[in-house]
Amino acid sequence: MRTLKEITPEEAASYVSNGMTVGFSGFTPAGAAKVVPKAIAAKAREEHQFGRDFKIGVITGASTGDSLDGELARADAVAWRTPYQSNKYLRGNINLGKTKFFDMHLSVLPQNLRYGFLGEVDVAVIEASEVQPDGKIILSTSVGATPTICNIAEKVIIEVNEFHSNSVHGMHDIYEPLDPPMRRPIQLSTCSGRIGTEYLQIDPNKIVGIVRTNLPDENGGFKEPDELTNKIGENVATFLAGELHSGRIPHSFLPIQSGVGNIANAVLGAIGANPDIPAFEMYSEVIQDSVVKLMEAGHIRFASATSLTLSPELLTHVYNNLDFFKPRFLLRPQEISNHPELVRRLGIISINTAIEVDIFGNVNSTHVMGKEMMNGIGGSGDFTRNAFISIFTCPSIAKGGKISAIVPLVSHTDHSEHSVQVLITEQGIADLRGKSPEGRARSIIEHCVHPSYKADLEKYFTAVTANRGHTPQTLADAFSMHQRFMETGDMRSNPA
Ligand code: 0RQ
Repeated sequence: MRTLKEITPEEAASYVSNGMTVGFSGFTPAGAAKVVPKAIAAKAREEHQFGRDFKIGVITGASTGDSLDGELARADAVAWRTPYQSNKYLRGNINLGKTKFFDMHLSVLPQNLRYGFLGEVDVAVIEASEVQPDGKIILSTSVGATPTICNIAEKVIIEVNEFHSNSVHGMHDIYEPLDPPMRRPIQLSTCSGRIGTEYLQIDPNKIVGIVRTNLPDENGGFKEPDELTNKIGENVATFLAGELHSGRIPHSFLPIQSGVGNIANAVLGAIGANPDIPAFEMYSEVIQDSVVKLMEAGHIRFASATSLTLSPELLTHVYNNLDFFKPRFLLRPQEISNHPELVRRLGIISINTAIEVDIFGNVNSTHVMGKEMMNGIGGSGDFTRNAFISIFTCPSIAKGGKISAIVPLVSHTDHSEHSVQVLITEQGIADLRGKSPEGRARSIIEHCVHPSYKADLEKYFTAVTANRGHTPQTLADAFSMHQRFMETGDMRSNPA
Protein backbone atom coordinates (compact mmCIF):
# COMPACT_ATOMS: atom_id res chain seq x y z
CA MET A 1 0.00 0.00 0.00
CA ARG A 2 1.07 3.56 -0.77
CA THR A 3 2.41 5.54 2.22
CA LEU A 4 2.53 9.28 2.60
CA LYS A 5 5.98 10.84 2.81
CA GLU A 6 6.79 12.75 5.99
CA ILE A 7 8.69 15.96 5.29
CA THR A 8 10.00 18.88 7.36
CA PRO A 9 8.44 22.36 7.17
CA GLU A 10 11.60 23.50 5.31
CA GLU A 11 11.23 20.71 2.73
CA ALA A 12 7.59 21.74 2.34
CA ALA A 13 8.64 25.37 1.78
CA SER A 14 11.01 24.24 -0.97
CA TYR A 15 7.95 23.52 -3.15
CA VAL A 16 6.99 27.23 -3.02
CA SER A 17 8.80 29.68 -5.29
CA ASN A 18 8.58 33.39 -6.01
CA GLY A 19 5.42 34.37 -7.90
CA MET A 20 3.43 31.24 -7.02
CA THR A 21 -0.12 31.22 -5.71
CA VAL A 22 -0.51 29.27 -2.49
CA GLY A 23 -3.89 28.27 -1.05
CA PHE A 24 -3.82 27.75 2.73
CA SER A 25 -6.43 26.21 5.00
CA GLY A 26 -7.84 28.37 7.78
CA PHE A 27 -10.98 30.29 8.50
CA THR A 28 -10.10 32.62 11.35
CA PRO A 29 -7.07 31.06 13.13
CA ALA A 30 -9.16 27.86 13.39
CA GLY A 31 -7.68 25.13 11.23
CA ALA A 32 -5.08 27.44 9.70
CA ALA A 33 -1.78 25.99 8.50
CA LYS A 34 0.81 26.85 11.16
CA VAL A 35 4.36 25.60 10.55
CA VAL A 36 4.74 25.57 6.75
CA PRO A 37 3.79 29.27 6.36
CA LYS A 38 6.47 30.11 8.94
CA ALA A 39 9.03 28.15 6.91
CA ILE A 40 7.92 29.94 3.73
CA ALA A 41 8.37 33.28 5.55
CA ALA A 42 11.89 32.21 6.61
CA LYS A 43 12.68 31.29 3.00
CA ALA A 44 11.39 34.71 1.87
CA ARG A 45 13.65 36.49 4.37
CA GLU A 46 16.64 34.50 3.16
CA GLU A 47 15.87 35.24 -0.49
CA HIS A 48 15.47 38.95 0.30
CA GLN A 49 18.86 38.92 2.06
CA PHE A 50 20.43 37.72 -1.17
CA GLY A 51 18.64 40.53 -3.00
CA ARG A 52 16.24 38.16 -4.74
CA ASP A 53 12.49 38.72 -5.13
CA PHE A 54 10.22 36.42 -3.16
CA LYS A 55 6.54 37.16 -2.89
CA ILE A 56 3.55 34.87 -3.28
CA GLY A 57 -0.20 35.20 -3.76
CA VAL A 58 -2.08 33.99 -0.68
CA ILE A 59 -5.59 32.53 -0.73
CA THR A 60 -7.28 31.27 2.45
CA GLY A 61 -10.83 30.75 3.70
CA ALA A 62 -10.86 34.02 5.63
CA SER A 63 -8.54 35.47 8.29
CA THR A 64 -5.90 33.13 9.77
CA GLY A 65 -3.45 32.99 12.66
CA ASP A 66 -0.30 35.00 13.25
CA SER A 67 1.92 32.11 12.07
CA LEU A 68 0.40 32.52 8.62
CA ASP A 69 -0.67 36.11 7.91
CA GLY A 70 1.58 37.70 10.54
CA GLU A 71 4.76 35.78 9.65
CA LEU A 72 4.33 36.18 5.89
CA ALA A 73 3.49 39.90 6.25
CA ARG A 74 6.50 40.57 8.51
CA ALA A 75 8.68 38.85 5.91
CA ASP A 76 7.09 41.05 3.21
CA ALA A 77 6.30 37.85 1.34
CA VAL A 78 2.70 38.53 0.28
CA ALA A 79 2.26 40.01 -3.22
CA TRP A 80 -1.52 39.70 -3.11
CA ARG A 81 -4.12 38.37 -0.73
CA THR A 82 -7.78 37.37 -0.79
CA PRO A 83 -10.53 37.10 0.53
CA TYR A 84 -10.30 38.47 4.16
CA GLN A 85 -7.71 39.21 6.85
CA SER A 86 -7.56 40.68 10.32
CA ASN A 87 -3.83 40.70 11.07
CA LYS A 88 -2.31 44.04 12.04
CA TYR A 89 0.97 43.50 10.13
CA LEU A 90 -0.80 42.38 6.96
CA ARG A 91 -3.29 45.24 7.34
CA GLY A 92 -0.32 47.59 7.56
CA ASN A 93 1.19 46.22 4.33
CA ILE A 94 -2.18 46.44 2.57
CA ASN A 95 -2.65 50.06 3.59
CA LEU A 96 0.92 50.86 2.47
CA GLY A 97 0.19 49.30 -0.92
CA LYS A 98 2.89 46.63 -0.41
CA THR A 99 0.27 43.85 -0.59
CA LYS A 100 -2.60 44.00 -3.07
CA PHE A 101 -5.77 42.93 -1.30
CA PHE A 102 -8.90 41.69 -3.05
CA ASP A 103 -11.75 41.98 -0.51
CA MET A 104 -14.52 39.57 -1.49
CA HIS A 105 -17.72 37.91 -0.27
CA LEU A 106 -16.60 34.68 1.36
CA SER A 107 -19.32 32.45 -0.11
CA VAL A 108 -18.11 33.08 -3.66
CA LEU A 109 -14.41 32.44 -3.12
CA PRO A 110 -14.57 28.66 -3.81
CA GLN A 111 -16.67 29.00 -6.96
CA ASN A 112 -14.49 31.86 -8.22
CA LEU A 113 -11.47 29.60 -7.74
CA ARG A 114 -13.16 26.80 -9.70
CA TYR A 115 -14.23 29.24 -12.42
CA GLY A 116 -10.57 30.24 -12.83
CA PHE A 117 -11.22 33.89 -11.89
CA LEU A 118 -8.22 33.95 -9.55
CA GLY A 119 -5.79 31.99 -11.73
CA GLU A 120 -4.13 28.68 -10.90
CA VAL A 121 -3.29 27.50 -7.38
CA ASP A 122 0.23 26.06 -7.45
CA VAL A 123 0.43 24.62 -3.94
CA ALA A 124 -2.16 23.93 -1.21
CA VAL A 125 -0.93 23.94 2.39
CA ILE A 126 -3.62 22.65 4.68
CA GLU A 127 -4.10 21.46 8.24
CA ALA A 128 -5.85 18.16 8.93
CA SER A 129 -6.46 16.04 11.99
CA GLU A 130 -6.02 12.80 10.05
CA VAL A 131 -5.03 11.74 6.55
CA GLN A 132 -5.15 8.35 4.88
CA PRO A 133 -2.88 7.15 2.05
CA ASP A 134 -5.86 6.99 -0.33
CA GLY A 135 -6.34 10.77 0.00
CA LYS A 136 -9.18 10.80 2.56
CA ILE A 137 -8.67 13.76 4.87
CA ILE A 138 -10.38 14.61 8.14
CA LEU A 139 -10.01 18.36 8.50
CA SER A 140 -9.51 20.07 11.88
CA THR A 141 -11.39 23.05 13.34
CA SER A 142 -12.41 24.69 10.07
CA VAL A 143 -13.48 23.73 6.56
CA GLY A 144 -13.52 27.13 4.83
CA ALA A 145 -12.30 26.91 1.23
CA THR A 146 -10.00 23.93 1.86
CA PRO A 147 -11.91 21.36 -0.26
CA THR A 148 -11.81 23.59 -3.37
CA ILE A 149 -8.25 24.74 -2.75
CA CYS A 150 -7.12 21.09 -2.56
CA ASN A 151 -9.12 20.06 -5.60
CA ILE A 152 -7.67 22.71 -7.87
CA ALA A 153 -4.11 22.92 -6.52
CA GLU A 154 -1.34 21.19 -8.40
CA LYS A 155 0.44 19.98 -5.24
CA VAL A 156 -0.89 19.46 -1.70
CA ILE A 157 1.08 19.64 1.55
CA ILE A 158 -0.72 18.56 4.71
CA GLU A 159 0.08 19.59 8.28
CA VAL A 160 -1.31 16.70 10.34
CA ASN A 161 -2.05 18.29 13.70
CA GLU A 162 -2.16 15.70 16.47
CA PHE A 163 -3.56 18.29 18.89
CA HIS A 164 -7.03 17.41 17.57
CA SER A 165 -6.40 13.60 17.37
CA ASN A 166 -9.81 12.18 16.43
CA SER A 167 -11.84 14.69 18.48
CA VAL A 168 -13.28 16.45 15.44
CA HIS A 169 -13.91 13.27 13.43
CA GLY A 170 -17.60 13.32 12.45
CA MET A 171 -18.09 17.06 12.85
CA HIS A 172 -17.62 17.92 9.15
CA ASP A 173 -20.03 17.79 6.23
CA ILE A 174 -18.02 18.21 3.03
CA TYR A 175 -19.99 19.03 -0.11
CA GLU A 176 -18.95 20.91 -3.22
CA PRO A 177 -21.66 22.02 -5.67
CA LEU A 178 -21.32 21.42 -9.39
CA ASP A 179 -20.70 24.46 -11.55
CA PRO A 180 -23.28 25.97 -13.94
CA PRO A 181 -24.92 24.79 -16.10
CA MET A 182 -24.87 21.59 -13.99
CA ARG A 183 -25.56 23.28 -10.61
CA ARG A 184 -28.52 21.76 -8.75
CA PRO A 185 -30.51 22.99 -5.72
CA ILE A 186 -28.64 22.45 -2.45
CA GLN A 187 -30.70 19.81 -0.64
CA LEU A 188 -30.61 21.38 2.82
CA SER A 189 -33.70 22.63 4.58
CA THR A 190 -32.60 22.44 8.22
CA CYS A 191 -29.55 23.80 10.08
CA SER A 192 -28.51 20.31 11.12
CA GLY A 193 -29.03 18.54 7.77
CA ARG A 194 -26.15 16.65 6.15
CA ILE A 195 -25.54 16.52 2.40
CA GLY A 196 -21.90 15.45 2.11
CA THR A 197 -19.18 13.32 3.66
CA GLU A 198 -17.29 13.46 6.95
CA TYR A 199 -14.01 13.41 5.03
CA LEU A 200 -12.49 15.34 2.15
CA GLN A 201 -11.41 13.09 -0.71
CA ILE A 202 -8.53 14.34 -2.83
CA ASP A 203 -6.29 12.76 -5.43
CA PRO A 204 -3.54 11.12 -3.30
CA ASN A 205 -1.01 11.57 -6.11
CA LYS A 206 -1.09 15.33 -5.47
CA ILE A 207 0.07 14.96 -1.85
CA VAL A 208 3.80 15.73 -1.91
CA GLY A 209 4.26 15.30 1.82
CA ILE A 210 2.86 15.53 5.31
CA VAL A 211 4.30 17.57 8.16
CA ARG A 212 3.47 16.45 11.71
CA THR A 213 2.48 19.12 14.25
CA ASN A 214 0.88 19.31 17.67
CA LEU A 215 -0.29 22.90 18.07
CA PRO A 216 -3.43 24.67 19.29
CA ASP A 217 -5.20 27.21 17.09
CA GLU A 218 -3.97 30.78 17.62
CA ASN A 219 -7.33 32.16 18.72
CA GLY A 220 -7.04 35.11 21.05
CA GLY A 221 -10.40 35.02 22.84
CA PHE A 222 -12.60 38.07 23.33
CA LYS A 223 -12.80 41.07 25.59
CA GLU A 224 -15.35 40.45 28.34
CA PRO A 225 -18.66 42.17 27.52
CA ASP A 226 -18.91 45.59 29.18
CA GLU A 227 -21.72 48.04 29.87
CA LEU A 228 -21.71 49.32 26.27
CA THR A 229 -21.67 45.98 24.48
CA ASN A 230 -24.22 44.59 26.96
CA LYS A 231 -26.56 47.50 26.18
CA ILE A 232 -26.23 46.88 22.42
CA GLY A 233 -26.93 43.19 23.07
CA GLU A 234 -29.98 43.96 25.22
CA ASN A 235 -31.36 46.24 22.49
CA VAL A 236 -30.96 43.45 19.91
CA ALA A 237 -32.70 40.99 22.24
CA THR A 238 -35.53 43.49 22.88
CA PHE A 239 -36.00 43.99 19.14
CA LEU A 240 -36.10 40.23 18.46
CA ALA A 241 -38.48 39.60 21.38
CA GLY A 242 -40.79 42.29 19.92
CA GLU A 243 -40.74 40.63 16.49
CA LEU A 244 -41.57 37.31 18.11
CA HIS A 245 -44.39 38.86 20.11
CA SER A 246 -45.85 40.49 16.98
CA GLY A 247 -45.80 37.14 15.16
CA ARG A 248 -43.41 38.30 12.45
CA ILE A 249 -40.84 35.80 13.73
CA PRO A 250 -42.47 32.34 14.18
CA HIS A 251 -42.84 31.02 17.76
CA SER A 252 -40.26 28.31 17.10
CA PHE A 253 -37.85 31.19 16.27
CA LEU A 254 -35.44 31.34 13.32
CA PRO A 255 -31.75 30.49 12.95
CA ILE A 256 -29.30 33.20 13.91
CA GLN A 257 -26.12 34.28 12.15
CA SER A 258 -23.89 36.39 14.30
CA GLY A 259 -20.79 38.22 13.11
CA VAL A 260 -17.29 38.08 14.52
CA GLY A 261 -15.65 40.29 17.11
CA ASN A 262 -16.20 41.63 20.61
CA ILE A 263 -19.58 43.20 19.91
CA ALA A 264 -21.00 40.14 18.17
CA ASN A 265 -19.85 37.94 21.04
CA ALA A 266 -21.65 40.16 23.58
CA VAL A 267 -24.79 40.41 21.42
CA LEU A 268 -25.13 36.66 21.25
CA GLY A 269 -24.77 36.41 25.02
CA ALA A 270 -27.56 38.94 25.52
CA ILE A 271 -29.92 37.13 23.13
CA GLY A 272 -29.34 33.90 25.01
CA ALA A 273 -29.97 35.59 28.35
CA ASN A 274 -33.34 37.08 27.29
CA PRO A 275 -36.12 34.96 28.84
CA ASP A 276 -38.58 35.90 26.06
CA ILE A 277 -36.41 34.32 23.33
CA PRO A 278 -36.72 30.52 23.05
CA ALA A 279 -33.77 28.19 22.55
CA PHE A 280 -32.59 28.71 18.97
CA GLU A 281 -30.30 27.27 16.29
CA MET A 282 -27.39 28.98 14.58
CA TYR A 283 -26.60 28.87 10.89
CA SER A 284 -23.52 31.03 10.85
CA GLU A 285 -19.97 31.31 9.72
CA VAL A 286 -18.07 31.11 12.98
CA ILE A 287 -18.81 29.32 16.25
CA GLN A 288 -17.24 31.56 18.90
CA ASP A 289 -16.89 31.32 22.67
CA SER A 290 -20.35 32.56 23.66
CA VAL A 291 -22.01 29.77 21.61
CA VAL A 292 -20.46 27.05 23.80
CA LYS A 293 -21.68 28.66 27.01
CA LEU A 294 -25.18 29.26 25.60
CA MET A 295 -25.36 25.68 24.36
CA GLU A 296 -24.53 24.30 27.78
CA ALA A 297 -27.13 26.60 29.34
CA GLY A 298 -29.73 25.20 26.90
CA HIS A 299 -30.21 28.46 24.94
CA ILE A 300 -28.66 27.23 21.68
CA ARG A 301 -29.84 23.87 20.33
CA PHE A 302 -27.51 23.45 17.35
CA ALA A 303 -24.78 25.39 15.54
CA SER A 304 -23.77 25.00 11.90
CA ALA A 305 -20.77 27.04 10.72
CA THR A 306 -17.51 26.75 8.82
CA SER A 307 -15.17 27.19 11.79
CA LEU A 308 -14.92 26.35 15.45
CA THR A 309 -13.13 29.49 16.59
CA LEU A 310 -12.75 28.92 20.31
CA SER A 311 -10.19 30.10 22.82
CA PRO A 312 -7.83 27.21 23.63
CA GLU A 313 -9.39 26.58 27.08
CA LEU A 314 -12.88 26.38 25.64
CA LEU A 315 -11.80 24.07 22.80
CA THR A 316 -10.24 21.75 25.39
CA HIS A 317 -13.52 21.90 27.31
CA VAL A 318 -15.41 20.91 24.14
CA TYR A 319 -12.97 18.04 23.47
CA ASN A 320 -13.45 16.84 27.05
CA ASN A 321 -17.23 16.81 26.57
CA LEU A 322 -17.60 15.45 23.06
CA ASP A 323 -20.65 13.32 23.86
CA PHE A 324 -22.54 16.55 24.46
CA PHE A 325 -21.02 18.77 21.77
CA LYS A 326 -20.43 16.50 18.76
CA PRO A 327 -24.12 16.03 17.91
CA ARG A 328 -24.66 19.79 18.26
CA PHE A 329 -21.92 21.15 15.95
CA LEU A 330 -21.50 20.84 12.17
CA LEU A 331 -18.70 22.36 10.09
CA ARG A 332 -19.39 22.98 6.40
CA PRO A 333 -17.45 24.55 3.50
CA GLN A 334 -17.84 28.35 3.52
CA GLU A 335 -19.60 28.05 0.19
CA ILE A 336 -22.42 26.23 2.04
CA SER A 337 -22.34 27.94 5.47
CA ASN A 338 -22.74 31.32 3.73
CA HIS A 339 -24.74 30.29 0.68
CA PRO A 340 -27.38 32.88 -0.33
CA GLU A 341 -29.78 30.08 -1.37
CA LEU A 342 -29.66 28.58 2.12
CA VAL A 343 -29.63 31.89 4.00
CA ARG A 344 -32.89 32.79 2.31
CA ARG A 345 -34.46 29.33 2.56
CA LEU A 346 -33.70 28.90 6.26
CA GLY A 347 -34.91 32.43 7.09
CA ILE A 348 -31.79 33.54 8.86
CA ILE A 349 -31.69 36.52 11.20
CA SER A 350 -28.34 38.14 10.40
CA ILE A 351 -26.56 40.28 12.98
CA ASN A 352 -23.32 41.95 11.89
CA THR A 353 -21.19 44.83 13.09
CA ALA A 354 -20.67 48.11 11.23
CA ILE A 355 -17.73 50.47 11.42
CA GLU A 356 -19.85 53.35 10.12
CA VAL A 357 -23.47 53.81 9.04
CA ASP A 358 -25.07 56.77 7.31
CA ILE A 359 -28.39 58.34 8.17
CA PHE A 360 -29.98 56.57 5.18
CA GLY A 361 -28.89 53.10 6.28
CA ASN A 362 -25.85 52.44 4.08
CA VAL A 363 -23.22 50.48 6.00
CA ASN A 364 -19.42 50.60 5.90
CA SER A 365 -17.96 47.42 7.44
CA THR A 366 -14.44 47.70 6.16
CA HIS A 367 -12.81 51.12 5.85
CA VAL A 368 -11.71 53.85 8.27
CA MET A 369 -12.11 57.38 6.86
CA GLY A 370 -12.83 55.96 3.42
CA LYS A 371 -9.34 54.62 2.76
CA GLU A 372 -7.71 52.49 5.46
CA MET A 373 -8.72 48.82 5.26
CA MET A 374 -9.70 47.27 8.60
CA ASN A 375 -10.44 43.59 7.90
CA GLY A 376 -12.73 43.09 4.92
CA ILE A 377 -16.40 42.39 4.18
CA GLY A 378 -16.10 38.75 5.25
CA GLY A 379 -19.40 36.92 5.24
CA SER A 380 -21.45 39.92 6.30
CA GLY A 381 -22.69 40.55 2.74
CA ASP A 382 -23.55 36.90 2.11
CA PHE A 383 -25.91 36.98 5.07
CA THR A 384 -27.17 40.58 5.04
CA ARG A 385 -28.39 40.59 1.45
CA ASN A 386 -30.37 37.37 1.88
CA ALA A 387 -31.51 37.40 5.50
CA PHE A 388 -35.06 37.11 6.85
CA ILE A 389 -34.20 40.20 8.89
CA SER A 390 -30.81 41.91 8.52
CA ILE A 391 -29.54 43.76 11.57
CA PHE A 392 -26.43 45.88 11.98
CA THR A 393 -25.06 46.83 15.38
CA CYS A 394 -22.31 49.23 16.46
CA PRO A 395 -21.45 51.56 19.31
CA SER A 396 -22.78 55.04 18.39
CA ILE A 397 -19.30 56.53 18.87
CA ALA A 398 -15.70 55.35 18.44
CA LYS A 399 -12.30 56.51 19.73
CA GLY A 400 -13.58 57.97 22.98
CA GLY A 401 -16.31 60.00 21.26
CA LYS A 402 -14.07 61.69 18.68
CA ILE A 403 -15.79 59.72 15.92
CA SER A 404 -19.52 59.31 15.37
CA ALA A 405 -20.33 55.91 13.88
CA ILE A 406 -23.35 57.59 12.30
CA VAL A 407 -22.51 60.11 9.60
CA PRO A 408 -24.34 61.96 6.79
CA LEU A 409 -22.81 59.70 4.11
CA VAL A 410 -20.64 56.61 4.60
CA SER A 411 -17.06 57.06 3.44
CA HIS A 412 -17.17 53.56 1.86
CA THR A 413 -20.21 51.35 1.12
CA ASP A 414 -20.31 47.61 1.77
CA HIS A 415 -24.03 47.06 2.44
CA SER A 416 -26.50 49.38 0.80
CA GLU A 417 -29.72 50.86 2.16
CA HIS A 418 -31.56 48.22 0.13
CA SER A 419 -30.19 45.38 2.25
CA VAL A 420 -29.95 46.91 5.73
CA GLN A 421 -33.22 46.59 7.65
CA VAL A 422 -32.46 47.40 11.28
CA LEU A 423 -29.76 49.48 12.97
CA ILE A 424 -29.06 49.04 16.66
CA THR A 425 -26.64 50.98 18.87
CA GLU A 426 -26.44 51.29 22.65
CA GLN A 427 -28.74 54.32 22.24
CA GLY A 428 -31.62 52.37 20.71
CA ILE A 429 -33.21 50.68 17.70
CA ALA A 430 -33.97 52.13 14.26
CA ASP A 431 -36.34 49.89 12.31
CA LEU A 432 -35.77 50.92 8.68
CA ARG A 433 -38.22 48.50 7.04
CA GLY A 434 -40.73 50.17 4.73
CA LYS A 435 -39.30 53.65 5.28
CA SER A 436 -38.31 56.24 2.67
CA PRO A 437 -34.80 57.78 2.89
CA GLU A 438 -36.25 60.68 4.89
CA GLY A 439 -38.05 58.31 7.27
CA ARG A 440 -34.88 56.25 7.73
CA ALA A 441 -32.83 59.35 8.49
CA ARG A 442 -35.33 60.58 11.08
CA SER A 443 -35.48 57.18 12.76
CA ILE A 444 -31.67 56.73 12.87
CA ILE A 445 -31.04 60.25 14.18
CA GLU A 446 -33.77 59.90 16.83
CA HIS A 447 -32.93 56.40 18.06
CA CYS A 448 -29.29 55.54 17.33
CA VAL A 449 -27.11 58.67 17.34
CA HIS A 450 -25.02 59.54 20.42
CA PRO A 451 -26.28 62.67 22.30
CA SER A 452 -23.01 64.49 21.56
CA TYR A 453 -23.71 64.26 17.79
CA LYS A 454 -27.49 64.60 17.72
CA ALA A 455 -27.60 68.39 17.29
CA ASP A 456 -24.97 68.28 14.49
CA LEU A 457 -26.83 65.59 12.55
CA GLU A 458 -30.26 67.18 13.11
CA LYS A 459 -28.87 70.49 11.84
CA TYR A 460 -27.37 68.80 8.79
CA PHE A 461 -30.58 66.95 7.98
CA THR A 462 -32.77 70.05 8.42
CA ALA A 463 -30.50 71.93 6.02
CA VAL A 464 -30.43 69.21 3.35
CA THR A 465 -34.17 68.55 3.44
CA ALA A 466 -34.66 72.15 2.29
CA ASN A 467 -33.06 71.03 -1.03
CA ARG A 468 -35.54 68.14 -1.30
CA GLY A 469 -34.81 65.31 -3.70
CA HIS A 470 -35.71 61.70 -2.88
CA THR A 471 -32.60 61.27 -0.72
CA PRO A 472 -31.93 64.71 0.78
CA GLN A 473 -28.18 65.30 0.61
CA THR A 474 -25.73 68.10 -0.08
CA LEU A 475 -22.67 66.53 -1.63
CA ALA A 476 -20.38 69.43 -0.69
CA ASP A 477 -21.23 68.95 3.02
CA ALA A 478 -21.82 65.19 3.15
CA PHE A 479 -18.27 64.51 4.40
CA SER A 480 -17.98 67.59 6.61
CA MET A 481 -17.79 65.48 9.79
CA HIS A 482 -15.03 63.31 8.30
CA GLN A 483 -13.27 66.46 7.10
CA ARG A 484 -13.42 67.98 10.57
CA PHE A 485 -11.95 64.80 12.08
CA MET A 486 -9.05 64.82 9.62
CA GLU A 487 -8.36 68.50 10.34
CA THR A 488 -8.92 68.58 14.13
CA GLY A 489 -8.92 64.94 15.29
CA ASP A 490 -12.57 65.26 16.41
CA MET A 491 -15.82 65.01 14.44
CA ARG A 492 -17.81 67.13 16.91
CA SER A 493 -18.53 70.75 16.06
CA ASN A 494 -18.31 71.61 19.78
CA PRO A 495 -15.96 69.14 21.52
CA ALA A 496 -16.28 69.36 25.28
O1 0RQ B 1 -10.27 49.82 17.01
O2 0RQ B 1 -8.96 47.87 17.70
O3 0RQ B 1 -7.92 50.14 17.58
O4 0RQ B 1 -9.61 49.61 19.35
O5 0RQ B 1 -12.52 49.37 14.96
O6 0RQ B 1 -13.99 47.77 16.74
O7 0RQ B 1 -15.68 48.12 18.48
O8 0RQ B 1 -13.80 46.44 18.93
O9 0RQ B 1 -15.66 45.99 17.24
O10 0RQ B 1 -14.24 43.83 17.25
O11 0RQ B 1 -16.72 43.89 16.79
O12 0RQ B 1 -15.08 44.79 15.10
C1 0RQ B 1 -16.64 46.00 11.92
C2 0RQ B 1 -14.20 45.76 12.44
C3 0RQ B 1 -15.93 45.53 14.26
C4 0RQ B 1 -15.70 43.72 12.51
C5 0RQ B 1 -15.61 45.26 12.76
C6 0RQ B 1 -12.49 50.72 15.46
C7 0RQ B 1 -12.56 50.51 16.96
C8 0RQ B 1 -11.60 49.34 17.14
C9 0RQ B 1 -12.81 47.30 16.19
P1 0RQ B 1 -9.09 49.33 18.00
P2 0RQ B 1 -14.75 47.08 17.97
P3 0RQ B 1 -15.42 44.54 16.66
C10 0RQ B 1 -19.18 37.60 9.03
C11 0RQ B 1 -18.97 38.81 9.85
C12 0RQ B 1 -16.54 42.90 8.84
C13 0RQ B 1 -16.64 41.41 8.58
C14 0RQ B 1 -17.88 40.80 9.12
C15 0RQ B 1 -15.49 43.35 11.06
C16 0RQ B 1 -11.89 48.48 15.90
O13 0RQ B 1 -16.96 43.27 12.92
O14 0RQ B 1 -14.37 43.21 10.60
O15 0RQ B 1 -18.88 41.48 9.37
N1 0RQ B 1 -16.60 43.20 10.28
N2 0RQ B 1 -17.84 39.52 9.31
O16 0RQ B 1 -12.16 51.67 17.65
C17 0RQ B 1 -12.72 54.49 13.18
C18 0RQ B 1 -15.05 54.18 13.19
C19 0RQ B 1 -14.85 52.98 13.95
C20 0RQ B 1 -13.54 52.61 14.25
C21 0RQ B 1 -14.94 51.12 15.06
N3 0RQ B 1 -16.26 54.59 12.83
N4 0RQ B 1 -13.96 54.88 12.83
N5 0RQ B 1 -12.47 53.35 13.87
N6 0RQ B 1 -13.64 51.45 14.94
N7 0RQ B 1 -15.70 52.05 14.46
C22 0RQ B 1 -20.36 36.82 9.36
C23 0RQ B 1 -20.24 35.65 10.32
O17 0RQ B 1 -21.03 34.80 10.31
C24 0RQ B 1 -19.15 35.57 11.29
